[in-house]
Amino acid sequence: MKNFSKSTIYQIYPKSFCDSNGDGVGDIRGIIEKLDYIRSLGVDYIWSTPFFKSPMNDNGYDIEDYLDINPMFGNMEDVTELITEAGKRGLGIIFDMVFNHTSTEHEWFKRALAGEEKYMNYYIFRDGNADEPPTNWQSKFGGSAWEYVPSLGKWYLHLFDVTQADLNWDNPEVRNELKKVILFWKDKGVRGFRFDVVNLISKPEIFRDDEEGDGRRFYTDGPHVHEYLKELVADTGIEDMLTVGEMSSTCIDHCIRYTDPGEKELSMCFNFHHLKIDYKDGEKWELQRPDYDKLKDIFREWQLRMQEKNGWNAVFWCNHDQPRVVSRLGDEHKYWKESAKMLACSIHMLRGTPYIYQGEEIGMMNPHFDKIEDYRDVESINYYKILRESGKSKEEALHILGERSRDNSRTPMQWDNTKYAGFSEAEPWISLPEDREGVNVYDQEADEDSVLNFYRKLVKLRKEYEVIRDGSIEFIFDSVKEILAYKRVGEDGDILVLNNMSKDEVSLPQSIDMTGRKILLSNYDESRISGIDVLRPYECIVIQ
Ligand code: TEU
Repeated sequence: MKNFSKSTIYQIYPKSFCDSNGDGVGDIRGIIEKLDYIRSLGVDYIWSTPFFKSPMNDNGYDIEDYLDINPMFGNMEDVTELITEAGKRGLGIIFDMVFNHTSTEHEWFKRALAGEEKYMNYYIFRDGNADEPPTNWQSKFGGSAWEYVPSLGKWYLHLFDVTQADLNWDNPEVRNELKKVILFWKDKGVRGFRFDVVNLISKPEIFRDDEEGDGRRFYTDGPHVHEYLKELVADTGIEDMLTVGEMSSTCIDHCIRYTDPGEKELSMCFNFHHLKIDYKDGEKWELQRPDYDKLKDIFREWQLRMQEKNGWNAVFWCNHDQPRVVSRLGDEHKYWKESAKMLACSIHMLRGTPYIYQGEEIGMMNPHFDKIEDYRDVESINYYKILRESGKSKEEALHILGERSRDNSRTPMQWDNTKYAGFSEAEPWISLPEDREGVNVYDQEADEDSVLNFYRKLVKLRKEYEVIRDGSIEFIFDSVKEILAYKRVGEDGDILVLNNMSKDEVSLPQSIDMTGRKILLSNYDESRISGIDVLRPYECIVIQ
């Protein structure tokens, strides 16, 4: 298994990245047009979320045909050109493989619905009466995880939307079909794969009600997940490619196994525990202020345990399912720039492979939509109804969506300061934030001190310093809640990384003598030569 500590990955949500044909929807040719920009960031790989044939109920995570391209995004020639043109610029393309489920529009599911036994075994059907689902499990998007099919007298399982039917990985034919998909794209020159919710693929042998929760404890990191992953990797020969698993509600012990090179499963995995520190009692749709003690505990635990046991983290704040991190943990006003840079620094200097989600590198913020009609995401629309039914007022429900909706990260990429931000000539499929002055690539290219140029420096530092890539990590100043600080220890020397997560000045428990030390990067002026006792609002410093 190869090591990807040197790499930085740029994530694209194609629908919102760049529209080349003026229909208000981003497309593959739009990505091709922006390859030089992506290259200029210094990153090594591009992960694009799915652009395969799909009815788009979940924006492409509901796949109808894994080997065909959604005409909304382009065609096979465009994809081939994307792979070739990216390759010319030293960029590898990572495809998003949604293998836990297919769209109910997929040929396999349609044949299952028609009663063909072979294809019914591709999915998870259970007998039952129309008024009683097989278990009380809940879909991640709200409501029951089961849907009844009257013509068959059976229920099928869907952990996500009702149009996303879970595949039956216990059926070797299913596993073989999916291997063919990998081989097809590998042959076309794709250089890596992201596996969507791959820790949910192995369901339990016996399905029973969950008296304590929504059912996830029965199918998360399920009984055969490691075996199935090993088989998929070995039979497709992708062990040296970049592979990243998206792990929903996982735990460290499993993530160590997923990513320990000796296990030959995945290069790295995403987990989301650090992004639940503002969930009240673990509930996504209940707000609370971010708990920084908890954030630090989670980072410490995951970083240290993964290090000790040879696991590897994908490190990130943002993706297409998460609200914008500056809005969430930073400051949208006075300290917008400082906080955007500090958040970048705090994550990029950790032990792991960093991911940048489109727009994060220019400090994009949540759009603050104020009416339900602005929302497009299936999860947001479902939960709006659920919140209203549970007694929340319109305003309360919209306030929660404003903080939590996945659409917060799906607004068009802001390329310049024109009406549609240079994303499209036409009105985009989803609105842009109204207040976005200076938050665009054009303006930030011209400013040496921009958030954009700060991201470039972070990516470059990783290339230059072995300690950032492969050094070990120790956490320091644990007692100060607002400060996330750590030391990386490597063969080419050590570095100290200090981040003030708050809007106030915070004193360090111990002053740092700067004699013989050098500041590698900082988000304030670098005039503090003699020593450091306090960190200014959202200040970050990397010291060698
Ligand atoms: O997301 C999986 C997932 O569980 C979430 O991040 C999800 O959005 C959240 O938990 C709901 O509260 C992946 C994809 O990233 C997401 O876009 C898809 O909708 C989902 O899988 C289904 O394929």
